[in-house]
Amino acid sequence: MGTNVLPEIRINQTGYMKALPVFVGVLSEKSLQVKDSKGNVIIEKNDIKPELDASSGDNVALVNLGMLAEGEYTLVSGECERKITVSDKAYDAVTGALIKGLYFQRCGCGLKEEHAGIYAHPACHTAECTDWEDRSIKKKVLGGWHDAGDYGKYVGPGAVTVAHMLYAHKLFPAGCTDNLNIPESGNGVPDILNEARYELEWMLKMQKDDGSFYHKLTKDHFAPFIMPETDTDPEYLIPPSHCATEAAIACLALGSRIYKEYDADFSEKMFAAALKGWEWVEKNPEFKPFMGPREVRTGGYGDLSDKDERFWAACELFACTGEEKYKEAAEKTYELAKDPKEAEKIREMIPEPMRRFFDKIKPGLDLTQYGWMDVSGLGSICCLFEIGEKGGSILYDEVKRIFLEKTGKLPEVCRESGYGTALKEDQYVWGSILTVMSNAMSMILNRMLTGNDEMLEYAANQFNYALGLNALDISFVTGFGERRVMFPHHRPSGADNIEEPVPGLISGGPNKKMTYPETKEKLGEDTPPAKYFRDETPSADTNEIAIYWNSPTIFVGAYLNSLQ
Ligand code: 9MR
Ligand code: ZN
Repeated sequence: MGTNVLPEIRINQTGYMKALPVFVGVLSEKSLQVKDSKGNVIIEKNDIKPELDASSGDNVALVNLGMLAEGEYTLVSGECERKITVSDKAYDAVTGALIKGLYFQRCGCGLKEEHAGIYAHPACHTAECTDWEDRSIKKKVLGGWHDAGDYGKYVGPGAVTVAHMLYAHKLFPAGCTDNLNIPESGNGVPDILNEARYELEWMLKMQKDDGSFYHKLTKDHFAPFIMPETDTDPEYLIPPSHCATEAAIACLALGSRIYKEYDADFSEKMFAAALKGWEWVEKNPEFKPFMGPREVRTGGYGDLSDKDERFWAACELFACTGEEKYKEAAEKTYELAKDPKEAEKIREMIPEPMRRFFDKIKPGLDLTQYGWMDVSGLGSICCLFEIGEKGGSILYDEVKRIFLEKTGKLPEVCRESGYGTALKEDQYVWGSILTVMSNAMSMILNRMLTGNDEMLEYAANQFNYALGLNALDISFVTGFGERRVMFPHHRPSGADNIEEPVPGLISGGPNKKMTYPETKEKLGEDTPPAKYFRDETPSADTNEIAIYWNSPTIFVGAYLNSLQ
């Protein structure tokens, strides 16, 4: 790969929390000095032993500088000099910006200058949309967030995004920065809930009369790189799916509990929609994998199992009602997921070309996953932090035991990484940031259950990874860090003629698994996975943004913030 031109010290470029030890990456054996703002050397490390990091091919040492007082410091290693700051609110601004990043994704309304500044634009996607299957049905379904770099809106991914935010608010309210200057700011409701409600209102409109939820609302193709308000080709309501319906049920049930104290009517409306959704599930218990119409080329979000979505939905409904039937449904789904015959049934339903993905279904739910494809971990959060001991031997005892067992192994993954990243060499996939942040979530939740402080540092290093402590020396959050992502695959950022991309959006990050031919051509076979990344607009495979990558990062940031 030739010479390493990147600086030999890697840092969280936006600063460190006073309440946590400061970790930096050092790619040199030279001594490392830490100078305070007056130039006094306060720490000198002469024992730095970089070791080969398999994921990046770098020789790097993760150095713990311990707790530092609030202030600015200069780190010196040979020729390399880098400034870091330590403060009690270090993660506040970026966490707030990640929430506001979702405001910038709002669809169906104009972004006014007073909230959006130079990124203001007129309302987008305001025309009636058409039901794909029954073209006589035309509706106005305004609202929701654009999913990612594209302008599609998808129910399942929206539901997990909202859930990350609602649980962040529920579990550590002090860490969710308020006053984000969004249209609802100052209305007495925390801004994280104001923002999440924008998606929830849309989700309610995505429910059909029979109780099911449309899978998505998109055009039949991805728009070119134009502003959203000029993207006026027709949009379609794409047929419902089990996964979308069950994820929406879970999210709305959770929402009904969270918003109760702010708006009883809204809470009731969500609860009623969740119940109606569940009735549909009861009438249509047989899972059918979502295929989507052939002609529609937008995001698929196909899934080979709905056991995880159904489990999560049943858990949330049990948390709302305390009714035995939901507990039983959650337990039944949980047990059924362990049965290899169930997976075999699904295999039969999948058309041949998709069967190669089949090995993805492993028996049993993975209770530590919080992404759009596997939401089992959201069920875990519900069991462990909402239902509690009322869950009994399966939903509480067993879930807790397995959750702690699995999450307890994550520090070892971090220790094996030269940068302290919670990813194995083969986990640099499309949207690898999701796994990084999911693992941070797991470690945080583990610490909340066990009091194990070790988890804290490991979790914080995932946030540090996102902001520059990594093999690319890049901050993956737009608008943050001295060397930050500048060309995310994000239509408004590419089309607005403004140099800086829309702020507060996190890039999916390095991906060596399912890459575009152009990415392979540019990076070649020898580039290691942790460096398989192009900060270039066309690279959706490595540098797209997505709402459900922002949200787990918000969860992690909110937790760390709450420690101040
Ligand atoms: O997040 C999705 C990722 O897990 C998949 O590997 C990838 C390719 O199918 O698609 C990602 O989702 C994209 C979606 O299909 C359309 N909107 C943009 C999403 C982020 O890249
Ligand atoms: Zn729009």
